Amino acid sequence: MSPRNIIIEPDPILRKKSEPLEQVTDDTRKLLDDMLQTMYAAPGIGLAAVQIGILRRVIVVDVSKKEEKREPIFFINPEITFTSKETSLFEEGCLSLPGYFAEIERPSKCKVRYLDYNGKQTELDAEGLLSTCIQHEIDHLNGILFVDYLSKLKKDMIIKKLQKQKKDIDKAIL
Ligand code: GNR
Ligand code: NI
Repeated sequence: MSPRNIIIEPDPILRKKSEPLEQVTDDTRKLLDDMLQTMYAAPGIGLAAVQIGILRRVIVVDVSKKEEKREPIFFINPEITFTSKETSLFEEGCLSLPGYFAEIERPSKCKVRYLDYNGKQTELDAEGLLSTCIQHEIDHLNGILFVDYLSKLKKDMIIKKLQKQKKDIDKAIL
């Protein structure tokens, strides 16, 4: 297993739509293992393959608490089959937007259909942080970031600051 670099906004890759996998193979499981290791190292509670530059519909999530046993969930080709009318607010962050957080409103509950680590068709009912995180990750597969739900002013400000950070890093390396 090897941790990979996480792509930071602004980067056009993060705006592309990811493609479904045709089958779940050992290579898929290797990707899932690398993604999980990358997510834990970050640390984060979710990661989409596009965040490590792979445009495939693959996500990993683990919302277990620090003291509890790790509970990773692997989702291949996830599809939301139900969302509740009721919504909730969560303070969201994103490993591709380091240092920025905002309250985002999303459906409180969702149902998601996907292939698991072994390629088995599965359905999961999610609520609370798990539901929010799954929706955040599936957004990544469609090229959507949480800042897209903010006002244009707030979004542009965050992206501009991240762009400046990147330029400063490039300068320091040169
Ligand atoms: O680590 C993460 N925390 C988080 C908090 C609230 C809602 C969503 C998330 S996902 C984020 C990791 C990430 O960027 N996944 O794409
Ligand atoms: Ni994210």
